[in-house]
Amino acid sequence: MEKLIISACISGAEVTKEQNPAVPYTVEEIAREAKSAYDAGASVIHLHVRWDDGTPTQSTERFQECYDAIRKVCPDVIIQPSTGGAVGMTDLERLESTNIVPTPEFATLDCGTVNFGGDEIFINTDNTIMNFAKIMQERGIKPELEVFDKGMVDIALKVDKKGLLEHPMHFDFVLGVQMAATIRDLVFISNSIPAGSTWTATGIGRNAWHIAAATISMGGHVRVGFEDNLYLEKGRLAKSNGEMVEKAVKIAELLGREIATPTEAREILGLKPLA
Ligand code: KMH
Ligand code: ZN
Repeated sequence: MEKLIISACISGAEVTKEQNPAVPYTVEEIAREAKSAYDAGASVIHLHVRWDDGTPTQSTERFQECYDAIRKVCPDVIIQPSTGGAVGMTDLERLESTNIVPTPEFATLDCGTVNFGGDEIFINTDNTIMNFAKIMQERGIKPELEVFDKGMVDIALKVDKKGLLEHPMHFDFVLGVQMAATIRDLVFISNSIPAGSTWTATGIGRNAWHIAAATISMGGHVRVGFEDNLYLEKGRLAKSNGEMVEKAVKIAELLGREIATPTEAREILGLKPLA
């Protein structure tokens, strides 16, 4: 089986220190959490940033500061800025994260509108998705296609039909927000993408670990971290993102799956070697 790429979603935009004191807000905390994940075996850092008080922002300057701080302590890790940002941000605001230097090699592209619970709606119209895809293509940024249910795979395929996506495409299945986080649904959605595509999966909250174990067994790649889940196990908050990456590594070891280095992850994902 292909080596396992572990992505660490270290901060997210919605989780808070009240829920888990290790959630990073400051530049130093973001770098600390990225390093803990990288040292444990993560090859991709999925990045959201905050102001010091925890407010989510897509500010280019703040992303740049965090990017530079992470690069210092994780010299070859793949840094993947979010273009999802936080619920309610404008498209222009969301794209600010991609204006850092060097231009990101990888960034998220959310492929549909999502019910985030209560009255929260994360809006991605067809025009938004096509426009983000076009901008990323023009700038040589590989999109990670964020998919929260099967309809979003179909939207990604529409974007592909317009010639706006390079191959192989890479999908990230986020289960447990809109689509149920069952193994049945994971099998279904991972069989719904074009042959030759690569995929990562993550289960939100209490769904994290059974989805990770199933994904590792099935040959997919995994995402773990505070953005998606704050607990190492029931009733036990994770002390760091690194602890969660360590757990994913342990599951992979038990299942006989080797862990990809950042260089190997770039090869698997079709990214250029780091300059
Ligand atoms: N925070 C969510 C509204 C992404 O990073 O692209 C969007 C999100 C997806 O987390
Ligand atoms: Zn995100």
